[in-house]
Amino acid sequence: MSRAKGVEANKIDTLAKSHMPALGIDLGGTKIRAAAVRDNQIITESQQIPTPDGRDNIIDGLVELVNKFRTDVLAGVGIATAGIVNGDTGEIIGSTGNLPGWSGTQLKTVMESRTLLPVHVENDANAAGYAEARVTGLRSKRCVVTVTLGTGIGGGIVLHGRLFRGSNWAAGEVGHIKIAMENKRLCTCGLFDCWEAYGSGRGLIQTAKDLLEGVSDEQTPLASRTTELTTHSIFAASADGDLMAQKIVERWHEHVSHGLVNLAHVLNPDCFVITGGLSEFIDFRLLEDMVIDHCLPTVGDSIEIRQSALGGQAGIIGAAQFVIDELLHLNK
Ligand code: BMX
Ligand code: ZN
Repeated sequence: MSRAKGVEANKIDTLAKSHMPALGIDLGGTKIRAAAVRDNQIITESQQIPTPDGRDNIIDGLVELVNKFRTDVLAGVGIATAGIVNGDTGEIIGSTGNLPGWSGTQLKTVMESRTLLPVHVENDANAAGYAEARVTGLRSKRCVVTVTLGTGIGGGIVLHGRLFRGSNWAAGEVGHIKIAMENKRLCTCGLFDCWEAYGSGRGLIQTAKDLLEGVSDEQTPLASRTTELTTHSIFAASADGDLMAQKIVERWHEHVSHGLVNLAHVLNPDCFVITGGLSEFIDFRLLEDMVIDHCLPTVGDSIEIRQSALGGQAGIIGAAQFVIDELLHLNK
C-alpha cells in the first residue's frame, strides 16, 4: 500500500473506532462498576463487583469485568481510579492511605496486556469532571470545577473543555488544600488540616465526634453512639429534626464551603459541580450563601454551585469518553 493510502486507511480506522462504544470502569474503595458508553451516555446495563483487597486481586477483578462485556465491540477501556495518575503511561504515581499500596501500579500496561484492548487510566474526579463539563449548558464554559464528596474529596478542573492536569498530573487534588492552621486533623495523605480531613465522609464523622464531646444522651441519641457513627446515621438524625445532628451537618457545610471559597479565588470558575456519594445531602442554597459570604464581591457575584447532572455515572462516562477522545486526539 502507498504511504498516502496507508494514512487514509488509518484515518478511516480511527473514525470507525470513534463511533464504537468504549467501556467505562469506576474503581472505588468499596465497589468496581462498569458499563459501555457512547456519545456521553451509558448504553448497557452496568455490572459491578465488590472491590477486592490488594493490587493483584483488584486487577483480576477489572479483567473479570472487561470480560463480561466481550460480546460488545469496544474501542477500548477507560478506568477512573482514586489516586494521582500519569495520563500518558497510565501509572498510578501517587495515592493516599485511602488506597494503600496502589501507588506504583502500571495499570495501563498490565490491563492492555491482559485484555488486548487500548486502555486509558484517569483519576476518578478528573474523569467525573470531564463528563460533567460536557453536559448541555456547560460545554461552552471557560472553567468548570467538579468536586467529588465521598470517602475523600477529589477535583476535576476543565478549562475550555480540556482537563487541566498541571505539571505532574496532580492538578485537581483539591482534597489536600489546607483549610485550618491548628495541625488538628491528620489527613490520610499524612498532612494536617487538609480540606478532605473536614469535608469528606470521614471528616464529617470526626466533626460529629468533636461536637458530641460532653453532650448527653438527652440532648441527642447520637451522643451514646459515637463509636458507631456513620454519615448516614448523622444525616438521618438531622432529617428527623435532631438539633445536635443539624448543627453537625451545618458545620460540615461550613467546612465544604471553605475549600470552595479558596478554589473560587484561584480559579474564578463559571461553575462548581458537586458530585460523589455525599452530594445528595448538600443544601445547595445554604452552601452557596456560605461561599458568597466569604468571597470578594467580584468573585462571589459569579458563583454558581450545581448538583451533578450525571450522579453516580459521571466517573464511568468520563473514563470511557477519554478513550474515544484519545483516538480523536481531542484532549491533547
Ligand atoms: C483522595 C485521593 C484523590 C481522589 C479523592 C477522591 C487517593 C487514593 N485519593 O484525595 O486522588 O480523587 O480522594 O476519592 O490518593 P474517593 O475515594 O472519595 O472517590
Ligand atoms: Zn491530605
